[in-house]
Amino acid sequence: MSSTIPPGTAEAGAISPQELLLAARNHGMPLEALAYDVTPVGMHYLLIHYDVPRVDASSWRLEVDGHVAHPLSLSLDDLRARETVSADITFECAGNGRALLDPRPISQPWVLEAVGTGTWTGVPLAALLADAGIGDGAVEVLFTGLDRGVEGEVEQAYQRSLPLADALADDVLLAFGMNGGPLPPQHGFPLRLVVPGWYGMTNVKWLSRITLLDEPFTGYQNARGYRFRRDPDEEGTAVTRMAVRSLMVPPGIPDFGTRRRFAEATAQVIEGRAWSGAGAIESVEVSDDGGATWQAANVEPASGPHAWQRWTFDWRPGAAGEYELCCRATDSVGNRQPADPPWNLGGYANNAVQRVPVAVA
Ligand SMILES: Nc1nc2c(c(=O)[nH]1)N[C@H]1C(S)=C(S)[C@@H](COP(=O)(O)O)O[C@H]1N2
Ligand SMILES: [Mo]
Repeated sequence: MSSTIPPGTAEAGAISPQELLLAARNHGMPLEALAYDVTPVGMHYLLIHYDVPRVDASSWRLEVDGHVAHPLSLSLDDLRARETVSADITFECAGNGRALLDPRPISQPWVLEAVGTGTWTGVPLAALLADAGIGDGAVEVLFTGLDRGVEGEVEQAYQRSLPLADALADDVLLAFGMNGGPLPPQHGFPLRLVVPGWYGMTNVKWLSRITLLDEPFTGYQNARGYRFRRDPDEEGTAVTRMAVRSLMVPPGIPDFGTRRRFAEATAQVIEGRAWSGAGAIESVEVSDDGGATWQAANVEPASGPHAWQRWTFDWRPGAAGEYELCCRATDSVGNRQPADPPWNLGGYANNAVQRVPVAVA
């Protein structure tokens, strides 16, 4: 191994047995499920840092405390009795695309599948915090899950904070329902945070406590994890909203062992989805020559302001041979997916264009 490889990274390719343990627990969404507006529950990706806690709903409480006028202690029935809302919201793990980087940050080795869209049902966070009475001088809201583990040699509960203004956005939910049913254990039963537009780590599962802070949180997941840095000694900047991205359902049929794709030399529709944490999708383009030339795809409206958008492209492969299909999206504020992956030590926010080699017969 080359001595220029930074700590915590490996050469591209070869996945270690430890990473295989992570990959077996934390599955992705098969890309053919991009065909659904709302991802069926069992096909939605999963990312669980530690273990799924077993929670007894009858004794579970949500505590709201810290810098508030009236601390609250709420049961699941108390939450269900409040005014509820439902919305289709696209999640993407910040580490999606990590295993495609070189050198490759050692962690959950996502390829492209760490994405999904759920119909999330719950109560608006802002109304609940208003009932608790936000104290003057509150600056952040800390969300604590029931799961515990060790990370960066620090024993911890999974905890993430949000700046107060972001926590008070009117689309932020405390969700107890997914796709019309209760939250499944692996997705955070009985209650999770859902912050539309932000990378997945924001959406704290198995929520037990919400604490108003009058100083910024300095815990692991905000101060060490989920920061863009190229050197371990850098403080880095926080990972926040999802970068613009598009993915396609790989055309044709796969070879079992290699996933290499075969398609016929007939006209066919390529479909996919595109999303951005910065706004709506302005355009999607498709290339079948590895990105040398691009053509516009047809982009459809989303099922809601925070859901991915479907796109389609009529592909007419000219002749038998090897093709490389690519897609790239541009969002409404002008961000476009790059040809080459952006690199950082955590392997976050790799939104480089997807490349799908296809053999046409
Ligand atoms: N309590 C807790 N919340 C968590 C996590 C976790 O490990 N523990 N993982 C986070 C990460 S990194 C992601 S990407 C999303 C994944 O949500 P999903 O598994 O429901 O798709 O949950 C987030 N919330
Ligand atoms: Mo994640």
